[in-house]
Amino acid sequence: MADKEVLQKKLDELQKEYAKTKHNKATNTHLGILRAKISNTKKKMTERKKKKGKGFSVKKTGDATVALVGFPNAGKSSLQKILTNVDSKVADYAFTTLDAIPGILRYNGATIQIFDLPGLIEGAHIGKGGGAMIASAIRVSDLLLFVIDSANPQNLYTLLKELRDLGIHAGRKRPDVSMEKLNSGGIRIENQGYKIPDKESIIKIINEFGIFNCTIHFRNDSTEDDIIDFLAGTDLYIDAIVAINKIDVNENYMNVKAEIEAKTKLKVIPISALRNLNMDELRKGIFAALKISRIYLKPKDGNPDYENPIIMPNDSTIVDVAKKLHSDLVKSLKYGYVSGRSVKFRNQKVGKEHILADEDILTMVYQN
Ligand SMILES: Nc1nc2c(ncn2[C@@H]2O[C@H](COP(=O)(O)OP(=O)(O)O)[C@@H](O)[C@H]2O)c(=O)[nH]1
Ligand SMILES: [Mg+2]
Repeated sequence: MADKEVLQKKLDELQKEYAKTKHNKATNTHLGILRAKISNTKKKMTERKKKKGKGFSVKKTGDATVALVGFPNAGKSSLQKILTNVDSKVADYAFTTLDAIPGILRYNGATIQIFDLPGLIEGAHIGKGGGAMIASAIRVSDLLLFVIDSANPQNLYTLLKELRDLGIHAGRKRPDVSMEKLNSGGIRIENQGYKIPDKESIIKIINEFGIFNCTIHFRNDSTEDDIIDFLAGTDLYIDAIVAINKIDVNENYMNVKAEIEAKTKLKVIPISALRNLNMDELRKGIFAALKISRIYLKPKDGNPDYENPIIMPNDSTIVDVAKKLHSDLVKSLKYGYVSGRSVKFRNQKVGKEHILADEDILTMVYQN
């Protein structure tokens, strides 16, 4: 049998077993493991497709990249048009190759690339072929912006689940788990007071993956699903926020926002792309979710350049800024003067490992 058929057969069997297993407390772990195996098999199938060379390219440019994800008709193209310089209605016609055409949003001095995934995410069908393409598009993104019709919040849960089945965890942090395989000694668990499942469950899960001797380390609270994801190698974790659209025709949108936030812990911003409502709030939300900072450079005896901030990941040091400007600068960097939220005084002298905050003003001092 060809590789592909073997995988398909395995997938069918797993899905059949998943479908016939009753959902209750006793079967929870088993179902989780089945989910992981299904996702792993799907991943293998899409990887094969990718190797066969279906083209899909999104280049990373600018300071950050955001992908719009949503059902057809949710308002993605309308939103992209408002936020950026691109008219993707026009662009849509060019999507014969399924390449995503990015638009650029300039905000707070940052250049943020925003693209739509047209033709890729067709709601309930994303698993059916677009998997590799979605994964490669999401891989270059720093943030997913779910665009959801506020009248259909359940679409969000469908998307989250479908992405999860592809091994993509939107809005979740990578579980901090690591493992060393051993030749003997059984399963050893190292955990310093974090909330983790009971020992029997952990061992059962690890055994299911064919591992019988190892040390597993936990460095934060972890659920059974986290352990399964770690073992299955479903390795894409990405930040996400939600725009609930069409609030101009939905009086109930504040309840929808509250419901989604309670269920998913994702930040929800109500908007209307058609009526241009709450767009400032959305831009602000995107910027905050990207976790980037504006650093204004100031020559020793001059004024800060407020027009062209250096955009850095939050918690960057002065060395990081020097690296971004020019790697040659790093060697001669001595220290800095900083004004802003990361220091107590104006023009405070700080070491080059000082951690900067958004909107800090920085003067760098180099060795002559
Ligand atoms: N009432 C209302 N309609 C909207 C809004 N945003 C988009 N639409 C409409 O919804 C339809 C689908 O929009 P489009 O941007 O093409 O959605 P896409 O398929 O996700 O790209 C179009 O007819 C839009 O005019 C909104 O905020 N309110
Ligand atoms: Mg569209």
